[in-house]
Amino acid sequence: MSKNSEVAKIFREIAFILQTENEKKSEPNIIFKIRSYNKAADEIQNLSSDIGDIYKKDKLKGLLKIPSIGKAIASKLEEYITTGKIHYYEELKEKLPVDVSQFFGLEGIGPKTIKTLYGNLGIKNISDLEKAALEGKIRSIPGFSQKKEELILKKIQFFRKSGGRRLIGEVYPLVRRIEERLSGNTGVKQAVAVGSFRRMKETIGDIDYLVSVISEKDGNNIIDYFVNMPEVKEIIGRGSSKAFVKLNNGIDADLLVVPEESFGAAMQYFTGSKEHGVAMRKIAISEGLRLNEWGVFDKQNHRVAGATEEEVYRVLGLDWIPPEMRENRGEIKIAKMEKKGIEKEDKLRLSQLIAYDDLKGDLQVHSNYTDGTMSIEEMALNARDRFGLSYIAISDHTKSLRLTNGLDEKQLLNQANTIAEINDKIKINNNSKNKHFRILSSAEVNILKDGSLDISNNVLDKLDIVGAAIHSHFSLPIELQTARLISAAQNPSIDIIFHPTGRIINQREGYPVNISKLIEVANESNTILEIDAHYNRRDLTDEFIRMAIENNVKLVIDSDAHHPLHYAFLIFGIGQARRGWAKKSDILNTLSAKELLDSLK
Ligand code: DGT
Ligand code: CA
Ligand code: CA
Ligand code: ZN
Repeated sequence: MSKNSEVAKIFREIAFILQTENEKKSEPNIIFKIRSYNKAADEIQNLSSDIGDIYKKDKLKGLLKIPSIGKAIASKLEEYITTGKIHYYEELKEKLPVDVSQFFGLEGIGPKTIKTLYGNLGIKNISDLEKAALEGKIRSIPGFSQKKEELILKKIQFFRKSGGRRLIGEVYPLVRRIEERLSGNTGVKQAVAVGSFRRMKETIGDIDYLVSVISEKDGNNIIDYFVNMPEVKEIIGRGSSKAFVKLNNGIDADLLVVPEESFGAAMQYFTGSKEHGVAMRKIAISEGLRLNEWGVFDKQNHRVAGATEEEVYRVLGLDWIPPEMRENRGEIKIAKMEKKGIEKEDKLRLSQLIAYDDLKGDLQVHSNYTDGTMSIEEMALNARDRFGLSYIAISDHTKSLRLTNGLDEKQLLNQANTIAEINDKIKINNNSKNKHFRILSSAEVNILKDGSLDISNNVLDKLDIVGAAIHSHFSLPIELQTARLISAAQNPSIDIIFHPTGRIINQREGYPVNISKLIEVANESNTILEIDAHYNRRDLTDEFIRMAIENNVKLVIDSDAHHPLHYAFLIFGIGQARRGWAKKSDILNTLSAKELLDSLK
């Protein structure tokens, strides 16, 4: 494990153990601490440089520059880097000597339950838990029941099945880095990461690399290179054209070397999905051809295509299909229609799919007015100069979200005034390509339990654009939850519903909500639904995106940035939109700021 992953794991454990501190749970300090440790863990996990190196170079000052790292946590980092231990963590572990990280992702079995299980039965890990449940020992603990015991067993089974899948954002920089290095090796023609990664799925089971080489010797060299990378923890297997390894972060990676004339066919095969591949092979058969990872072959066994994916699709009578759409959900029919040139106005044209460079703005951005880590100006200049955006909306939290120091009416209006001043100021020295860069005033208004908002409409109407979101009362029944969202959508001051289902992938299911009803109301009320691009949300899902589009609801893709580096998450939102078949015209932040604002309700 890299130092970054080790520390991230420790921080997550600290946050988890802190949640077991029953009596103090309501104390705002503790809640704040828990959030801080979790956020720090996220950041460190995603850092492209090693924290040891950062410390070597700039000491504590360097650590403090990492997003979401304050003084207290920086000094813990320093302690870990210099001594290999964190005293505070050791103390917490003494009180609860449980392997808590094993329980991460085991939904419904939270910190308190684990503390009780340890206190009563000495359960320290998942096998202990499974054993106790099978022996019927759990039902006798006060507050538990036979039903709960059965539920625990079910959860363990579910967890074992889905276990080990990583969020795409957790591995994205690493996958690209290795891909780039493989491409740069002598003798390598092309190297790409295929599989679920190329399809931009939410979670990745393992990483699949495909490489084409000039000679056999180059093939051997690249396999040598691959298994000896510093990221490799263990070589699981290697052959003359293949290698399987386990990386330091625990994820498996495969490498397959293919000749150039088969590269396209292999890409097609190993990008998947399996279902898409199966459907493609059926088409080949119906055309009197045979498709496999080596190429497309005719009856005489002549290769009629294989070097590029485009020609593989072409000889089967299809247009090239973007990887994100390859789930056998109707995309083959569309590609066929297009190839034959049949125009159908209401149908998607593959060329209209939103592209990775289509976004002009970002409409959910947080600043240090609330729980963001940087000033409005820093967020703006980074968006403009490093990410090429033409506008951002500062959508800080509002007052009822006390945890984030949410803004009240007066503070919101002050912020809007400050934004106007910053706009004037940064216009003066704007040497960037985005001559008309603009910060929009906005808010992420908190939707209260009854569906009303915590900021009055006359204040919201003074802002350029307004989003609303649910941050509490997740367990209301579906009718009430849906009614809350609907009443926010019907509010004339609300332009966007942010992260509409509230799910956090691998951590929390969304609150129950009738999405088709929300989509219907969004359509009637000209309310935009957001695709939150943060890789742990990707909320809406691809399926809901398709549903929204079919019902003429407009969407936006936002990073939910709390630090300038988070603008990089926008690609996960675009990937999600492409998986949901969104056209550029479905996504309103592909418009200029003026066009966008003109289209609001
Ligand atoms: P993952 O790793 O679980 O996130 O998902 P994938 O899609 O990356 O799946 P993986 O790594 O098992 O295999 C990579 C691709 O190889 C997969 O998307 C399609 C292809 N493939 C693997 N096994 C089969 C198979 O049995 N039949 C067919 N048609 N294709 C397969
Ligand atoms: Ca894979
Ligand atoms: Ca694989
Ligand atoms: Zn939010």
